[in-house]
Amino acid sequence: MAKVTLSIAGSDSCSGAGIQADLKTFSTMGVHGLTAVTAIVAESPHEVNSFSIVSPDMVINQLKALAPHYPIQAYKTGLLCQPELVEKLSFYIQKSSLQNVPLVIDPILSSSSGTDFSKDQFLESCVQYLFPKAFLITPNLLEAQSILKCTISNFQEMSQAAMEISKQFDCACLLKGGHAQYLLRSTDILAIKNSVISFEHPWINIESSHGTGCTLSAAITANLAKGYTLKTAVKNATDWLHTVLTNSLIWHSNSSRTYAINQSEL
Ligand code: PXL
Repeated sequence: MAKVTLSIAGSDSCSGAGIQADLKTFSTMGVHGLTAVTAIVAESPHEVNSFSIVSPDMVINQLKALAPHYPIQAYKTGLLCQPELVEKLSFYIQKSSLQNVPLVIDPILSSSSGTDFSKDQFLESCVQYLFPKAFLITPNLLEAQSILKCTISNFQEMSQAAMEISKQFDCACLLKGGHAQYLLRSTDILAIKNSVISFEHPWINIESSHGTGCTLSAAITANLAKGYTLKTAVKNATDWLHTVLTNSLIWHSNSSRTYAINQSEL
């Protein structure tokens, strides 16, 4: 039977991140992706022009049209922006069939180009209502620092932070090391309580990390839907993302146009 996943996330007009990245990843990984759109972002890979949030009731309506009818095997959240949505989503999960389905949370606070997406009290509501429902949380370094209210500046502190988040929310935590330029290799750390595994790859000189976090969490979600164990799901997804990035399009903009060069041609 076809495997089914669900992404609860924002629309990215340039298709590098958000719902568009998730659907492309689901399709590449051979699973069917359903969607509930939470926001619409008008952007290029280099800047967010504006964004508009979808009402929490409308997000829940999308879920009500899906969750009772499809055999969803794993699902993920991306851009959620507002505490009102986090609360309603968490209550909906609790009373629906999603309650027993593995949830991957990509705790997005801002865009890779630096726009703050989170409304007042957003992170606090995630900590209170949503993170405790996660099977896996996938923060980058900046998000982990915000969640734990600390600074992380070496491998030791990265491992410690991943373990802290895992223990605090009783879930696994994959701390993404894309911003950890102090390490010799690109390193993502998976913590399950006090046990830690790291996944290393050579650095790739990408000019924009736009969408890499969404793509990775979608790949892990797809692998979980296929029945892989968490460690295999993460290992396979990080290896796959590395290959994808070595062949990815690098977008350049000048005053008149935006154009792409393939990373492998540089
Ligand atoms: O990469 C974070 C992200 C996630 N989701 C949407 C986005 C962005 C970044 O801009 O637009 C919809």
